[in-house]
Amino acid sequence: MKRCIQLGRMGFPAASPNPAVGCIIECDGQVIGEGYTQAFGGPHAEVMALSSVKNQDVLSKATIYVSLEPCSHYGKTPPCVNRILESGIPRVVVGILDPNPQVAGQGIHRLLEAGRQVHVGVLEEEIRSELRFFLTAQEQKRPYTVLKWAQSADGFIAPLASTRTEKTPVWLTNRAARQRVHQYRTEIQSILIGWKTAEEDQAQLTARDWAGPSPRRILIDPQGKTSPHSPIFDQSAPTTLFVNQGMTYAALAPIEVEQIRGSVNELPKQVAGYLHRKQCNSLLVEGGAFTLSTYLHSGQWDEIRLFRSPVELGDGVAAPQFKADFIRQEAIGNNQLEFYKNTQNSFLI
Ligand code: AOF
Ligand code: ZN
Repeated sequence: MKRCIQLGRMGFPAASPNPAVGCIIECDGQVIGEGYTQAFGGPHAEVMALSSVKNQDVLSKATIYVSLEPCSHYGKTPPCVNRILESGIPRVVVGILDPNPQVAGQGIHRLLEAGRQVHVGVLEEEIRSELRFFLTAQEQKRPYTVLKWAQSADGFIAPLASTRTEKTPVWLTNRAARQRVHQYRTEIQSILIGWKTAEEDQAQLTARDWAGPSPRRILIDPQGKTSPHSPIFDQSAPTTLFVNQGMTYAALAPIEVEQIRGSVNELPKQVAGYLHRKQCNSLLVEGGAFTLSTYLHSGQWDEIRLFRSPVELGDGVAAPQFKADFIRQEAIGNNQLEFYKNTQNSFLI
């Protein structure tokens, strides 16, 4: 099952929003086949692993290990359970059940009904962590939400707007840490900032420094203050603008415009519902201070990735205050990256 987890990682993030599942086929103590979920809409891990086996005759005495329950429904691909049954493989070892209501135990049920030997529940905590974007979307009907910011040694996330002479980002983090953020942007399906950050940093929010797709950009701009010529409105990635009722943005035809309902405190919920409907199973909130605090207060978040820089700003916009469980830290040159999780959250990170 450890090998299944490793294989699953090879399918991430291309498989998103599908779970990046891994699978091996074992016979007489030898691994005779391997596979992982292909890019979204492509074949699942079990199908890849079964077709990778050279001598299909030995399948009748083999065991298949897979990190997620084999699917039993017709989605973009036919049910993996059918493929497993056709192969004649007698034993199936499953990491965790698939909470997708179209599967949800039916995969296991069909295997048992056909007389196959099934074992469920191996390395469950590890697999739940690996698949936490998919599981959060399925179980909570909202995207897994990561809050990210960088703060100076003296606790500021940006200089005061009034002291800024030009509108460009002020870099607290080193180049390797900035590249890490771009990697995160390729792994996550959407990214959100408030209008002040868009304006002050002239933010583009793309993954320019890492190979992979850029996420959908979400801009919160109740009063419609952002210039239509801002980099966030360029054509390099899909974009959604959240504005107050009555604001119109005819000049931004390819941009999706959503009307804000309710108060600011309710916005994280509205955004989550919108993204869930779009099958975005993960969201990276990149600031600034007001937006981050809104998310922290709403409780609608799962993980914090905090970059601590040795740079001192002397004065500025205070970093958000938060209460969370410290998980681990990592040095990236002279920057420290700290991971925290929401105390309510059951996933390992
Ligand atoms: C599996 N093996 O490797 C994965 C599974 O539209 P489809 O056909 O691609 O189905 C997507 C759903 O299948 C997804 O929501 C999840 O429930 C399951 N993913 N199942 O048997 C796999 N990735
Ligand atoms: Zn499947």
